[in-house]
Amino acid sequence: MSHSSHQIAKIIATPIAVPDPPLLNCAGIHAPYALRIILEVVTEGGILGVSEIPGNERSMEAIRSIQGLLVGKDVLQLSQILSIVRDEIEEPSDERGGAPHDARLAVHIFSAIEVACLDILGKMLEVGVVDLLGGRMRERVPFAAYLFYKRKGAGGTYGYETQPDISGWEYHRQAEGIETEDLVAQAISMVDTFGNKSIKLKGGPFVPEKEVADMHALYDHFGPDMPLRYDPNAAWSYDTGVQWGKKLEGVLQYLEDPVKGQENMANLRKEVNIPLATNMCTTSFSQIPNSVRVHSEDIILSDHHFWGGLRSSIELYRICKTFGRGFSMHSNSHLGISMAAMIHLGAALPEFDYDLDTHYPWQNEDVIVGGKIPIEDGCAEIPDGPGLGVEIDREQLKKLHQNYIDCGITERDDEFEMQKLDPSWRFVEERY
Ligand code: GKR
Ligand code: MG
Repeated sequence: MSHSSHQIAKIIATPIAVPDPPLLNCAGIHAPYALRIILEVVTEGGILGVSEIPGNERSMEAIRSIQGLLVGKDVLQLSQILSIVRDEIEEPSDERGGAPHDARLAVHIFSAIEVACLDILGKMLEVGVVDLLGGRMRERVPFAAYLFYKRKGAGGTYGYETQPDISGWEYHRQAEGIETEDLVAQAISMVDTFGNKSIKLKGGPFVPEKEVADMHALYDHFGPDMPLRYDPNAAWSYDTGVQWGKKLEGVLQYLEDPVKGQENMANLRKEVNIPLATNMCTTSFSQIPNSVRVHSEDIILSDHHFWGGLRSSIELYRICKTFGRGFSMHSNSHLGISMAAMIHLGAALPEFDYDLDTHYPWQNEDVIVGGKIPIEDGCAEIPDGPGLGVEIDREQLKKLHQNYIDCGITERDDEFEMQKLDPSWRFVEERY
């Protein structure tokens, strides 16, 4: 294999819009489409690597600014590539912003480049990405059922209309999920369809009285053998966190981001007897020293899209183990390329602490050949084949790119979407 065959010949970024149901969170409601970017890195030797990250116009611009700079670079030299990305894309700070989703740029883009390069390296060596991350500790990776309060509808061209004659999980994508019985029905449907062995509820849209009662309803229905997690995305004040956190003792496996900031989380940990998890207060390596100092959380929910890739997620895993933290994964609306990357990472973890989060069942379209990666018995298998083991479906990519052009959404703005339903609605970081 000549050295030039490792060199990057071109990078192609395609923004796409994927139908996404009207899911609620503390910042508003999901738009009918979630934006992703599909990145393709092609080597001089003609090997194609792919990846997927959350997208918006800013990220497209940033990718355009590095595309040319990376041409000619060796895909094996990931640290050099990272430093080029870091020099070019200015990240004003390591802070991820106050919204439930992470709004940083450089980390996402490095993740896109890194995952595509690992896909290439896997293809060159004819091994899976999991084998480049330390090897296969398991063939099947468990995922939790991820519940949302939602309005009626399935997103995309379905808009917010219902299609009541569709059965099974599809029905629940269409169905209303606000009242307690709707939420329990959503949970039953998801668990029946995918066989998940744990359940998470995305909280935050409603007062703690309702959401905590709904967690109790899930507990009453599923019993103590079904681990439950609840995530109000730091919409609670400290006092609310203590008051309502206590009412969840004995009900939850862990409580995710009840309050904002490492100090608040650390103090709450001492008052509420439930392990705390985060994808909001400790989200970068620069926040690790203070996380260790104050002990802000028990579990870090990593996300390779915002920790800068799969190898740095393994580094984070090691830090978690060193300091006695659990490690699991966070998720946003995504397709099969991200799912494959999450499975490879999950399969390579030496110890597996908690079922991973995924929004994947909420998406009814995909961009990979063969359609969606199945989740059965709560688990997804490592995709077959070298690299990530997934291939882009060109027709689907074209269609989802056309959605992007047609839908006119250029960045995620859950507050703006909510204001279409209720013009007076405002996102308040500490709502309760
Ligand atoms: O997609 O509405 C959403 C979630 O709230 C997402 O933005 C979060 O990043 O899944 C998330 C989490 O905080 O765990
Ligand atoms: Mg979270």
